Amino acid sequence: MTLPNLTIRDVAVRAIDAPLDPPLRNSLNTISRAPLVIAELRTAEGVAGNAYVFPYTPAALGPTAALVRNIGATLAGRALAPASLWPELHNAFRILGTEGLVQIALSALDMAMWDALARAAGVPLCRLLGAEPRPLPAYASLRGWGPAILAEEAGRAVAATGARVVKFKLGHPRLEDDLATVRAVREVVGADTEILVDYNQGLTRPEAERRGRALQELDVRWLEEPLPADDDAGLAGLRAALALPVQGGENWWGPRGMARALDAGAVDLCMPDAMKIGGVTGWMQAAALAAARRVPMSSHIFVEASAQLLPATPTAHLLEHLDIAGPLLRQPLVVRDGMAEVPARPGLGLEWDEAALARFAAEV
Ligand code: SMN
Ligand code: MG
Repeated sequence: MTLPNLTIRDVAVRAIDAPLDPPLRNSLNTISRAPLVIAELRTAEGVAGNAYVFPYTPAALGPTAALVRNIGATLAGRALAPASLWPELHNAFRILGTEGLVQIALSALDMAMWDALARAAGVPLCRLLGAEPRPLPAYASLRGWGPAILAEEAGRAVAATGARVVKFKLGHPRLEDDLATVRAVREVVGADTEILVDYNQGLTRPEAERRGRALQELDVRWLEEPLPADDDAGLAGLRAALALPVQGGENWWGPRGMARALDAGAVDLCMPDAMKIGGVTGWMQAAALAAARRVPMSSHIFVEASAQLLPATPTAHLLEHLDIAGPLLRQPLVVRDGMAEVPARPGLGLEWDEAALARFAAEV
């Protein structure tokens, strides 16, 4: 079997604005919409690939779609070779800068290219990356806020997916309310289920240390983004003060952003985001950084891409099970007995529910 040489013909873009039900709540805001940009890349030979990104706010939907479309147009006639195009495209945007929406657009295109390649090969992406599909330990990432809602949601998630690890958001004005939330969830999930917590960058340095000390007494297993994601010095200091592992990475822009944080000793554990780290190509570079330092690497949302990438990640840790696009897909990711299944479908395994996409199509 040979993988043919393929040439990019064009990139079409679809913008979707679907409800997130229930919404995602955290200490800073409520995310109630899933604005998605789907990049559809066609080759001259007929094989196509697609991928989506999630620019978080409907206000960014139009600009993200425009960037994917405009950058995609520059790829017409080029060989379908994402690992070769990745440095070229990043160099092309060096002066504008490759953080923010530019990186998100580049990641969408990179993932769509890899999807097309894997579809051309007729294999799930992880096989094209040289990895064997295997069930992946997943944690239930909860959407709610506060003790009552989270206890109920945790109970349902554990019953539905067999999750043995749950994560939820903290950052109430008073430490006591954070601790009450952990206790309420613990009451429902029991001592054998691990609890992870996420502050979404919301604390000050002294408060992060105070809360971290209290949370480690409750056997919390990771403290995610206690401080602004780029406060490397603050995070390194916090790590020195706590036994509780500090987790982060969902807001690192590209492998270089990750390298900077790792070199500063900002985290014990890492969880890059496929959309912000640079798609499949960026993820594989990130995986090498984590592997060289023996840092456990989890994923952030993007469950379909993450399920393909974690098998090829030497220090793979946990898949975050927070399914943003699932309601728009014919076959959402399956998690059973706490393990995510890598689908046998080719590529990223995204098969859109066209009726759902039509219902939530956005004008951009
Ligand atoms: C998160 C952030 C943004 C969207 C979804 C979820 C969160 C997480 O920080 O880690 O799940
Ligand atoms: Mg987080």
